[in-house]
Amino acid sequence: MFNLILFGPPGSGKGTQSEKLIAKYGLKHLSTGDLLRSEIAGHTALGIEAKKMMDKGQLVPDEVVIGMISSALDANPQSKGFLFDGFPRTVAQAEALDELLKQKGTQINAMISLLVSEEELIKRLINRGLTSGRSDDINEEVIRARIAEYRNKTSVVADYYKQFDKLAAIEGEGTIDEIFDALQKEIEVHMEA
Ligand code: B4P
Repeated sequence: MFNLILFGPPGSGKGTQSEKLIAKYGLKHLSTGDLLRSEIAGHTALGIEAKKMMDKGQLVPDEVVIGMISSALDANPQSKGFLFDGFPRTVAQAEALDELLKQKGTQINAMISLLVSEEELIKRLINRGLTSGRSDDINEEVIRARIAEYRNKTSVVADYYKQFDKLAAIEGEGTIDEIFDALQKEIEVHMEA
């Protein structure tokens, strides 16, 4: 199996690049943002609670997202590997993911972090808010709160993988194809390792 984490702040291109990566490598895409939005669309109890946090730009509680990832891993026993997008976002989530994968006899092969300036993130998310209908993209204050959550709780997750020599970082500004090329080069290094 090949298991990859695509990492970066909100708006860094994780969702955008994930679509291209799953098409190329046949990995199963697990996006906690997408899973949460589908709970919201289904008006489930989990979705109603999650929406309150997401609309404020805050992270949803660890046990909620860990539970969703655990179910998704169980539901895809034949997968040749997973692409984790937007997960893990805290060290507790990273530790839980390691344990879940260990139980399945596998592990994370690499985390690739997309580097994008704060100014560019805000520009992209405001732009997406014009067409996406996503309530967390419309208000600049909420976007800034999401970036602050990333700085305070999520950026340390990169150090967690760095200690195991699994972290790589690439430039996340440029055209979508340029970034996709850089990602493929990095992935191929880790696939051969
Ligand atoms: P996510 O759905 O993960 O959303 P995101 O981080 O905002 O988006 P992403 O980074 O994938 O967007 P992309 O750059 O592709 O999270 C939403 C919320 O869910 C969180 O705030 C949190 O509340 C909750 N949540 C999710 N996972 C959680 C977890 N594990 N724990 C707790 N809470 C969790 O796209 C951005 C825009 O940039 C797009 O319009 C795109 O077209 C554009 N773009 C992309 N690449 C570009 C490029 N190279 N140049 C120009 N524009 C580009």
